[in-house]
Amino acid sequence: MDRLKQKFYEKSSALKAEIKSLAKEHGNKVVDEVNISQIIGGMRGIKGMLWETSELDAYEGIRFRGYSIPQLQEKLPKWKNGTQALPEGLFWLMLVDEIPTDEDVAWLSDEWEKRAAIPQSTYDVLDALPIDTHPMTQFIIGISSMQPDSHFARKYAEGMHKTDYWDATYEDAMNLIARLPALSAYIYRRIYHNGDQIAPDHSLDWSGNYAHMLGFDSEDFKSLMRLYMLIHADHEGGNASAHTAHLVNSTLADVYLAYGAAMSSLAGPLHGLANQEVIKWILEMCKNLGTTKPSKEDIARYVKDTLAAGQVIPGYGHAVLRKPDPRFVAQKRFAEKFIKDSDYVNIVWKLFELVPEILGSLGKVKNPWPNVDAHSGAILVNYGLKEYSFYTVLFGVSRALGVMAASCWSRALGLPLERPKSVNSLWLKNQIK
Ligand code: CMX
Repeated sequence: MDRLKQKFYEKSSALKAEIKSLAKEHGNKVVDEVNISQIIGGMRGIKGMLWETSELDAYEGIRFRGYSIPQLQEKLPKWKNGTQALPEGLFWLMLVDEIPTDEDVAWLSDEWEKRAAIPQSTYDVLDALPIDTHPMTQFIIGISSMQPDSHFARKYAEGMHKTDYWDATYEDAMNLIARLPALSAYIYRRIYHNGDQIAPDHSLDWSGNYAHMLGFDSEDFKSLMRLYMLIHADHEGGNASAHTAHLVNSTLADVYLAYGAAMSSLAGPLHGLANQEVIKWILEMCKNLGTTKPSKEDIARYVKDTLAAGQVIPGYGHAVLRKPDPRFVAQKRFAEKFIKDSDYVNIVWKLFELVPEILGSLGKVKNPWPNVDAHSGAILVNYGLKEYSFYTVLFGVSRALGVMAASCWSRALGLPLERPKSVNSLWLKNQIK
């Protein structure tokens, strides 16, 4: 058993026993109640899922096993003399609730490198797709096409004992994470660089090698990818993509099927696709105003016109957060440090000054502040990654870290098939009577 798997086995066995006795001794304790607005309004805030890897506070933002993003950046191992914490370390932390050593992280980088080979059949499936198929659709198909490799599906068919589900899930989760950078880079190079593929650089870490395979070899871009992969990794369990994976995986569909489904969810414009929508909207604004240096007055007018046309301001608002997203703030800090002058970054900053007040004045938007998607596009454009249809795929590579760690926990804890109760409007009316 490898060192991470061994540690996970020990930690998860202990918690499994605790949860079992918690359910037995306190199973009837009421911890939440539900009102009609929550039932009609997308189940906001209803507590109904166990998710160990991270927790989202409306005002503090995301905490991974209790650590905020600035704390992670301080405590997790970094790439050789670099400034950015490595996502490998975050996966380790989310999986076993311990800050790893430099040696642990180096081991994990190597382990993912060993597991990164993608089956030829996946390349064949991708090559058969029309080149203008959206990158997220290609990503989803690529992930699903690797499903025949699932340890879990094979062992289940052979009659695996349920106490071994966690082990097969761990193997699948590690393989899937290892393969996603190469899969995603293949799609990027296929669509935007005439299929001119770049071989991996085995001397690099998971994110650095991903940047390299995409075709971006500057140290700043590799740092950006380390940051990007870190901050998008998890946002507790209720967000649409994580929840989709959790639901699908609870049927004992393996993680390839579950993560393909999760990525379909991420591809919606109210969720992960918002990162492409933000920069698309900014580019349209510049075209419309005839300048890449619009005044605050021009930007404010454009924001109001967008709202008057019945559209949302992409990158603003959140179902849980009620403050500027710390993931937005982390990207702003990166841009302040590494990007000296960029028209698009300046527009993002002007929007940050203007949009909250405009959205607030509508009187209905619960969170007028920027979310994670408000900043990323302007930084990527600055480094030359301008093909914004690809941006949600970057998000999707990172999100696997949290969702895969959580899938390991779900199977280790023996969580059952998810099956909440739905009601009809007649039932609601009867409750009022
Ligand atoms: N622009 C305009 N209107 C907005 C808005 C925005 N950015 N954010 C919320 N609103 C509107 C809602 O559409 C809703 O209007 P109606 O009552 O007319 O339907 C009203 O304000 C209340 O919505 P809310 O309770 O504040 O927000 P929700 O929890 O329902 O939705 C979210 C959250 C993210 C879908 C919404 O803020 C939104 O559409 N934002 C723009 C898209 C976006 O950036 N998504 C990315 C989120 C992060 C991620 O998952 O990646």
